[in-house]
Amino acid sequence: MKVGITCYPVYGGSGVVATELGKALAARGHEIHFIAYSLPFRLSHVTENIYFHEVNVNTYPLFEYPPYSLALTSKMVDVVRYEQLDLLHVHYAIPHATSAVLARQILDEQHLPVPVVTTLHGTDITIVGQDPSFAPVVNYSINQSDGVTAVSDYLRRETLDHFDVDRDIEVIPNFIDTERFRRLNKEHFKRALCPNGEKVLVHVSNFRPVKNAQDVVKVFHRLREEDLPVKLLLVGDGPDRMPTEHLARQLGVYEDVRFLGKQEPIEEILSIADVFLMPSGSETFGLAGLEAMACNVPVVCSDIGGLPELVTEGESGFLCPLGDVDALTDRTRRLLTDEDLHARMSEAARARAVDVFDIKHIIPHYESYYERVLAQAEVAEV
Ligand code: GMT
Repeated sequence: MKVGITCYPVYGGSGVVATELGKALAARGHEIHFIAYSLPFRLSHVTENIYFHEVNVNTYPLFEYPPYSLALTSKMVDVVRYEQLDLLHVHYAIPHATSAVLARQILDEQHLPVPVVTTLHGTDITIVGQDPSFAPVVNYSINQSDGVTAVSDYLRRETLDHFDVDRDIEVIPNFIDTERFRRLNKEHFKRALCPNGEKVLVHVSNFRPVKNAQDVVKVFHRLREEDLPVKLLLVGDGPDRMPTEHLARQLGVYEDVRFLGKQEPIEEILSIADVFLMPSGSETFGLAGLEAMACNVPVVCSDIGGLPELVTEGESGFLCPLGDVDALTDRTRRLLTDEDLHARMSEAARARAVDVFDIKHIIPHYESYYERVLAQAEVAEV
């Protein structure tokens, strides 16, 4: 199959999923064309059957807001026509689904039918997509897509509850390459960071307010007040990084907190982690948590959104009421102080990642979904 994939190429879960999907499909012999405004960050190099088409947005004196969505549509039309793509698969509805639907309409006029699959990821439905400035367009683009997938059952339900959707939504969960993401021997790194054998807490996010990164520092502060030997690694960058740094200074724990910024490869950092903290206020799936689980790190997170589909309470991690710093601290303390519990849960976390979310199980699901969408589109054409 020849598939065009569009995503946000910057740091973020939907871009990671789209890129890893494209790479895995290419490894299975499909021809993959990424169409985005820059090279997706997980696509370090293109291979024989992976192509990258950059969307250029020209400025013009009249354009206070250069119309990226239209430039993307034109690029999609161009790539489908000249590369003879079978299907367009877009990740994150705004504006990618809308651009793809418009591209398909233009191509239909030229007798070049190309079905559109839209994967809903998160705030495109739960937050920004519901804003009146976008909602009607998101609704239309979902209904006009030839196939729609959601990364969790929670997201599927949210979409049906908040939009007037007249079609099926296929749940295809996010996935992980458990051969790349596994616990590596990083003892030298651990010793350098924790010379006295301290335990390590890790949080990875894009530091948007929805991630509640400051709660991570609050949990850490409480554990340090109890004299637990522990260090905190904060990975990623974003608008809440500064306030989080301020809080760490204010609470007097800054010395034991390391802000590492955006990092790849993340599995090396996760390999020295004892607990992964994810106190998010909204999370449709929680890919960062899955990456931790694959590296044998139990996850302590909020009991919201799609997180209960990822983390099994008391087995691969703990689910805590939203914003309950006491509960987050308590569950983290239990994991740090009870070695048997920690060993059991870190094994269970890895097992869940391998058994349920391994890339090998999920890629065939996407392939068969593409085939179904293509078959339906052919029937509709006749
Ligand atoms: O929707 C977003 O806020 C952005 C998106 C992203 O690109 O990082 O995150 C969402 O998609 C990820 C990949 O499917 C999920 O793992 C995240 O849980 C989800 N984020 C939210 O729901 C806040």
